[in-house]
Amino acid sequence: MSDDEEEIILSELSDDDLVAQMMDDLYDGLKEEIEEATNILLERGWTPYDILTKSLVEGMRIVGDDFRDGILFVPEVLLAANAMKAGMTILRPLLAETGAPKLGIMVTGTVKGDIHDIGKNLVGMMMEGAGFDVYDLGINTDVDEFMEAIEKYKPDILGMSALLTTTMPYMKVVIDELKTRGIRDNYIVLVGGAPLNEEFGEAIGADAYCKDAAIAVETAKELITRRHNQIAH
Ligand code: B1M
Repeated sequence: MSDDEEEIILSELSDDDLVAQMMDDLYDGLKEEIEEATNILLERGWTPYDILTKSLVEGMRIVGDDFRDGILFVPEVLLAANAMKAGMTILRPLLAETGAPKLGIMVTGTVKGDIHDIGKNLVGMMMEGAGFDVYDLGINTDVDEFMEAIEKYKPDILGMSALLTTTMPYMKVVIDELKTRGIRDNYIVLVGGAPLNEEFGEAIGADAYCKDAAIAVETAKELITRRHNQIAH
């Protein structure tokens, strides 16, 4: 650090300045700073959800824009992703700790060919917080792995994530396999990821496209309730 450069003490920043600093630090892939700032906001009474959405997700949006525009490259984005994951690691147990009654089981994974997992992980964390048991198959998940997992865990919900236009069609491969096996209607299929939209969700035969993690939770709760009501009648 040069003499005229002042060290930033994160704990001395106002909330707004701290959130702005977190976005800079995420952009620069500074994992420890993200961890420290996440803890500071928690101490100041911020909810885990607000920290996630207002600083981490928003920071990653900026990284995404600059990645798209050729200002950032894969190694830098990887560092940013690691910093984001470090913040999420702190928030995860807090989100899960709500004591919500058990609502159901979800199997989730990022589809074959795709290694993006931040969004999927975030959805998983929020679903756990809402009372779902989540079995996460990780990234690059092929149709056989999805089929094995649904046999093993007997979920209510199958959630798939894709971040690439080249991998999103694979979601249909999985849904078609459920149809071939005659078990499509046994599961609520939710899909999500930045390049998807509602029309795509409909076209591939999913039950719903979820724009973000909060919508995934809302949709899951709604569809589970509807299903229980149908079974009861
Ligand atoms: Co990638 N990448 N990337 N990348 N990357 C994108 C997706 C891209 C849009 C960037 C860009 O150009 N602007 C672009 C895709 C373009 C396209 O397909 N049209 C892209 C590319 C091109 C690539 C590579 C091909 C780059 C290369 O190698 N040349 C490569 C692909 C590798 C592969 O998968 N085979 C690649 C690699 C990577 C990294 C490894 C460096 C890293 C991933 C690290 C990781 O995930 N562990 C990375 C990142 C971080 C991104 C961006 C910048 C950020 C994604 C992210 O984490 N967002 C992304 C840009 C962008 O999306 N604008 C980009 C934050 C996250 C919270 O949001 O994932 O959208 P998101 O999840 C949201 C919702 O979408 C929804 O809820 C989440 C939370 O609110 N949701 C679901 C997501 N999944 C859901 C599932 C559900 C429900 C809701 O089911 C129930």
